[in-house]
Amino acid sequence: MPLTIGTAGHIDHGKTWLVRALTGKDTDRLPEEQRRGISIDLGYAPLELEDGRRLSVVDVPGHERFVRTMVAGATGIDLFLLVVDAGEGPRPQTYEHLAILRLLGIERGVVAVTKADAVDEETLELAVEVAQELVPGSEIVAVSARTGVGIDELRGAIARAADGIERVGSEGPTRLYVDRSFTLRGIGTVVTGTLWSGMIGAGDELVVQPSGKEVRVRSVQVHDREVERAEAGQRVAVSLPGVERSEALRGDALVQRGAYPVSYRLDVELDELEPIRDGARVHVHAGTAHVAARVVRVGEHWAQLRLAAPVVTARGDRVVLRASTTLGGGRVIDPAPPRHRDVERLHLVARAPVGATVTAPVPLASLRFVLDGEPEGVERAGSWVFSRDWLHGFERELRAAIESADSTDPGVPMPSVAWAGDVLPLLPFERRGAKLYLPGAVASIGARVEEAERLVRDLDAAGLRAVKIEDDELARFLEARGELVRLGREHAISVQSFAIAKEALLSECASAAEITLARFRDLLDVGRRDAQLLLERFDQDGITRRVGDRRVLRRSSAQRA
Ligand SMILES: Nc1nc2c(ncn2[C@@H]2O[C@H](COP(=O)(O)OP(=O)(O)OP(=O)(O)O)[C@@H](O)[C@H]2O)c(=O)[nH]1
Ligand SMILES: [Mg+2]
Repeated sequence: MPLTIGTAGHIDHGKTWLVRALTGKDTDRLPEEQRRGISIDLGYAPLELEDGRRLSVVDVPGHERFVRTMVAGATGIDLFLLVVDAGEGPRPQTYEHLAILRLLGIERGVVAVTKADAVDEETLELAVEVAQELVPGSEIVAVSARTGVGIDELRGAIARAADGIERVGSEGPTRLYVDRSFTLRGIGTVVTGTLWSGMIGAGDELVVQPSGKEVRVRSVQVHDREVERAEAGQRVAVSLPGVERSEALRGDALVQRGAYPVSYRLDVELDELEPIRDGARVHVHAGTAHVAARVVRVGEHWAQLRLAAPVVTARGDRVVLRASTTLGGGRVIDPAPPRHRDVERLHLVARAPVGATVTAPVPLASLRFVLDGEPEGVERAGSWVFSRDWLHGFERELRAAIESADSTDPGVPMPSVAWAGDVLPLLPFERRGAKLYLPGAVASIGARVEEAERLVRDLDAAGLRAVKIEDDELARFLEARGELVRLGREHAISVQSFAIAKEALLSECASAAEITLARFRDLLDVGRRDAQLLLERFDQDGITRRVGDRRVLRRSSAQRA
């Protein structure tokens, strides 16, 4: 697994010389770096270990004015190479860099006590002891870049520290923070960075965030050699045709479309080196970016960072908070939170598995930025997630509603919610049209047999006169069984009477070609309202069509007549 090791340590303590002794490469390339004898920008070199493994080295500047550059260099690394001058011992940026490494969660590494050739044995021994106290968990190696003493031993110590390091989250979608970009003649813009996760290869379509600029990768190099695909953990150089250098600078992220949020806010769990007050103005370092921000404290341990410019992060990322010095850091809990100051919300999102915050269906997409992977402890249907308890509760609720539905139509309307189509098939109900039933349920008249018989008797007795219906459910049920005909919402007539009325209508229309309400009323010898209800029903059934105050048969009915 490809790993990156990053230097750390106070100015002039010998980082760049040590990197040159280890790799053969002078990473102080800039004329100004050579003239002043200090590192200003990040330097990169490949490091071969005895066993053939190849690490990438990031050399950082030690000057206190360039700590932000150091943070940008340190964000992508897997282990550190802390450099302490044997004669000087730990100095301010030794401590500050070490603190930054801890805030970034980089726990493993090696300490090189440098310039061993320049001090006597006693001083060297003391320096090694001091270093051991400073970083108790790491191997300490005394070295000299000038004479080469200890360099092989240091390589061995680095190999041991690299053993068993796993990059967490590297299976995720493609994410690379640009640490350098430059223009090559005939090629265009090239960006370099450590591939945090995913893969990258020629032809990939990615997005530069936060601008949203779409790019297509032309080629990918790892340590100056073209590769088909680079994998997470590798330092890569990506050529991006059609992109201006100004469109992909240090701090920008090259990511898979839609896979990471771009946000002006981050909810973090704070890790304070010194108390950070509510409202404090800080610089937030995230990836290789740094952005001015205000700290809005939430509860005792959390904060919402409100940023002056958007950044790309993922849950679990570490960020560093600095003012003129390093104040602390944060672990991202929610990389795209709403504007809030809600302890309860943070408590849930931070402490509980995200699944525990889900009950009724929510779109899976709404959770992905606060999830570490697939949601656990939740049920899924289509693009929705919800809790098992909720599903059982919902099933019970529907069953109760169905059971208390009218027996003449023992179903309930489908809930009209976006997730219905995905979630309902999980439940043991039968869908007929827009309603849900128990499987195989048939309509029955239930306890209302007498009532039904009475209604049918009433209708028979009423002849051609419409009878007012008291029980709509029952009327629908009887109509479906062919035992009556409903007129409008509130009336009904017997089937026989309806046939007689229809016969009268058809024969009148056959001879007179049309019929009026008055004529129909006279023919049937009923009241105006009853005639009207019947004619409306004929209209509804598609038998007649209104033309002014008369009706004519529709063509299909006319032919049958
Ligand atoms: N005697 C001796 N001097 C050394 C050794 N390594 C570095 N130096 C001296 O220390 C100076 C600074 O070394 P660098 O490697 O540039 O220091 P650095 O830590 O990279 O400094 P910054 O990048 O500016 O933080 C060099 O110019 C050398 O004069 C060493 O092993 N022995
Ligand atoms: Mg240097």
